[in-house]
Amino acid sequence: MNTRETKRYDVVTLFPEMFDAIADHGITRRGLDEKAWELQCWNPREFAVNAYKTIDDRPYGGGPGMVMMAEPLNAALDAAIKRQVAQGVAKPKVVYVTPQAKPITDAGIRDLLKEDGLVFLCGRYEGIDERLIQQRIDLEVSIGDYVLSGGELAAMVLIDAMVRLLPGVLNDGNSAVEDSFSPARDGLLDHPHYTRPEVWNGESVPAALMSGDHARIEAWRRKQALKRSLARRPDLMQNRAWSKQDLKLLDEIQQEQKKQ
Ligand code: 9WO
Repeated sequence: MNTRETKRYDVVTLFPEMFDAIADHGITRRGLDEKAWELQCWNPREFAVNAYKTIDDRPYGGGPGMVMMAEPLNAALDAAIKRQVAQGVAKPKVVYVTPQAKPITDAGIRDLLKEDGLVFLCGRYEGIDERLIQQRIDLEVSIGDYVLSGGELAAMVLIDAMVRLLPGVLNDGNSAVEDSFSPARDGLLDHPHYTRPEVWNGESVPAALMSGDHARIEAWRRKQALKRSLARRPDLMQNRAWSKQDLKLLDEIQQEQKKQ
């Protein structure tokens, strides 16, 4: 499966410049520099068939807005897939980013990351001719139940979430596996963070974090993660096998809340 060291992401988009946001900044840029991944955008306008470079047309059946035509997208997808194959990705999957899918989770991001390469299709206007979707799309992915003005920001969210998990992309090799929802953090929310100064605006850093006692620090952080998850995302607390320590911390939390 993973014969390629470098992940390859191709994107079919009318707005390739938008992807400068991940190519030119932060850890996603460092990942490109270190060849952890590579990115290429394909503009369907360059694959338009007529003299006017038309890529959209009015919807059959009437109604407002425009629909992206199948053929320019088909040709752009062919070019992107051809390049993936030439770069050693055997069977690149084509991903359509759309709100008409089940929203992706951390586990879904890790599944996408198993692929050596992916081709993302970004829609604009009211959407894409359904025949192109039926014939060319392997996977439909949503980042949440809301409508954007196009698929580009969603594709960038997915790429960002994947790339930061690649080995060598984050400064600290461990911080990605420690994050919210990863197996290491056990699918709970993160604990709160503090840095200098020790007192800010009259408020001190919690004493446990200043104790130098590693076990006490870890217990405090775990308790905070449990407290937060209970308050903000009780759904994350369902159907879990709790450790003895978690049960003790949860009991402490319950006792504290009875007092208030
Ligand atoms: C427009 C619209 C207008 C009225 C009622 C429903 C509607 N749905 C859409 C729509 O889906 N427009 C899309 C805009 C067309 C294709 C690309 N667009 C898009 C992708 N918007 N939001 C996304 C997206 C992708 C992944 N996850 C969340 C949102």
